[in-house]
Amino acid sequence: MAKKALILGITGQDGSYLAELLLDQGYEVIGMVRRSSTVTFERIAHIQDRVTLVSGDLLDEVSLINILREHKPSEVYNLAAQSFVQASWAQPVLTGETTAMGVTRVLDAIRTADPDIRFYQASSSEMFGKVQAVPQDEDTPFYPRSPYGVAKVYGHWITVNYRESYDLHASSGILFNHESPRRGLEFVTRKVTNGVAKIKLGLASEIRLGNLDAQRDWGFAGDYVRAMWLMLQQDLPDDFVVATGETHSVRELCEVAFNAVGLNWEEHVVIDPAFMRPAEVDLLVGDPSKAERVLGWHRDVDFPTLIESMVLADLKILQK
Ligand code: NAP
Ligand code: F7E
Repeated sequence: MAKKALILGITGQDGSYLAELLLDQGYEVIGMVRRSSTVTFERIAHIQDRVTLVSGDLLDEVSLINILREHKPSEVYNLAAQSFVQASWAQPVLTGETTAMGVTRVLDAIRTADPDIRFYQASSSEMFGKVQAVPQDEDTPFYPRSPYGVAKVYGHWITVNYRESYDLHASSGILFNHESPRRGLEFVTRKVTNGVAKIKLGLASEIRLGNLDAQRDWGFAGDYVRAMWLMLQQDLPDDFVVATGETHSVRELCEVAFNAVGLNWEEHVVIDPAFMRPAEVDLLVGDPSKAERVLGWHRDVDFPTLIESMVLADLKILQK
């Protein structure tokens, strides 16, 4: 019989790549979507007839319990969250309800409906925030710098706590930034690659950005969802850092993206204080050795290849 997995957040960047991976592995895939007045299934349109979509919300525990009881998945991936760091200052309570308390609701639903379900929690490098060590690994203490980061620390620890309290197979992936042509337009990589494509095609003349000095460990989302799946195939649950081990500044990102179409970034990037954050995470770089050693995970796509592929994808979309 095919294994059955439930993805919370299937309409997001990672949800769409994970759904593809699980379908390729022969899984039956259930995806939870929240009710909205318009359909927002753009990222999964190409696989929509191969997955079962069910209605529910991280803010509503009863909906989660009912989905688990009806569909009986053996694996649950919690990728749902208010995931945009900048928005978490404008909506700190909603971010807490979704990104923090939402995790407790899922864990509690699992405990109630079927404690044998294996659970993946999407933890984040934003938990390291003002970093206490370089590079960051599973033992680096957390120091979050945004309501989003604080909410993710809660989500992380409640996952550890349910694992230790109720013996759940609950694992956390501490994933560093991962991007793709499916990344939301508000995140800096996609904002830049989309802006570059518009400038190249004569549809815009500038990109307005905040802090160019921020450094991130950027990888490809398609590589990272493989690590999520591998975590739930282990005999024992655990926590893993997933990263490339390299860091690049937003300035370097601009250079690579503009170079890909033969333009000079300095002629088109404008600093706009509106995109500065009340508290910044200056430098993130992860040490993925544990994931490489225990899970056998490795990343295939490097930084320039990732950014160039995003620029090309944005050019294609705009030319259509
Ligand atoms: P994303 O594109 O923003 O997707 C978020 C998903 O969560 C969407 O499907 C969204 O549904 C859903 N969602 C939001 N609020 C919900 C609610 N109340 N109930 C049910 N679903 C809800 O995020 P992503 O980049 O794929 O990231 C996936 C997860 O990994 C998130 O938890 C994120 O915080 C975490 N993470 C991401 C990164 C990264 O670099 N991408 C790194 C570390 C951790 P709608 O489509 O309806 O909005
Ligand atoms: O910002 C700087 C900004 O919004 C990256 C989420 O997936 O990864 C993501 O969070 C950096 C920051 O991602 C602009 O100040 C400069 O230093 O692309 P971002 P993020 O905040 O790192 C983590 C791991 C997650 O878990 C999150 O869910 O770029 N930056 N100028 C800018 N950022 C944006 N968005 N827009 C700018 O104009």
